[in-house]
Amino acid sequence: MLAYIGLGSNLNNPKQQIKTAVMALHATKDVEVVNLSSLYQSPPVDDSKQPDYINAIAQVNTHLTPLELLYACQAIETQQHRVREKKWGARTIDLDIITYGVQVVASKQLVIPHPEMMNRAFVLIPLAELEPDLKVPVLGPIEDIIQELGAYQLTKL
Ligand code: A4P
Ligand code: MG
Repeated sequence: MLAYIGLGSNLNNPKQQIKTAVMALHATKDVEVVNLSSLYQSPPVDDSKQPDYINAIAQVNTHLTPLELLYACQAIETQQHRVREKKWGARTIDLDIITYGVQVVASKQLVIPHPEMMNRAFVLIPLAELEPDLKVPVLGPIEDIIQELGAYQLTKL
């Protein structure tokens, strides 16, 4: 199954945090990172007084189920000493499953496609960089979703 993982960091050398997480993903059994977008920098979405974020999207080929993939992502977050403080607070690393093939998941633990993806340039732009013709389950063609985005601040590094 082809899945897309969103990576984000705004603490403790964010670029290195993303590289470390990508290597950890690739080292995970039954997960192969097949492509990685450029890195992008943007201010925090809620305008809080946090450092800017660095984000990227990894395309992975996986035999894990969506829930197994979530657990793998959470294990990597834990390895990189992420401390869950407040929702949307600053973090060393955040790994979110953006899409998982054409599958739709809506459970307490896991929602796919990621419920905020349509509002986030730092997810949509790197995703379109990797797969400009992507059709996102429920939401439609990625180019149409990007059309609907309001103004945004995002710098490709
Ligand atoms: N969960 C449900 N669906 C998913 C999914 N598709 N992928 C659940 C991953 N997790 C999913 O996440 C909380 C719970 O979401 C998990 O236990 C899982 O079961 P979390 O990572 O523990 O908590 P969080 O980070 O506070 O929430 P979340 O939703 O990951 O935060 P966001 O929405 O990613 O916001 N600004 C910029 N510019 N760039 C960023 O990357 N990130 C955030 C974090 C805020 N502002 C940002 C950025
Ligand atoms: Mg998360």
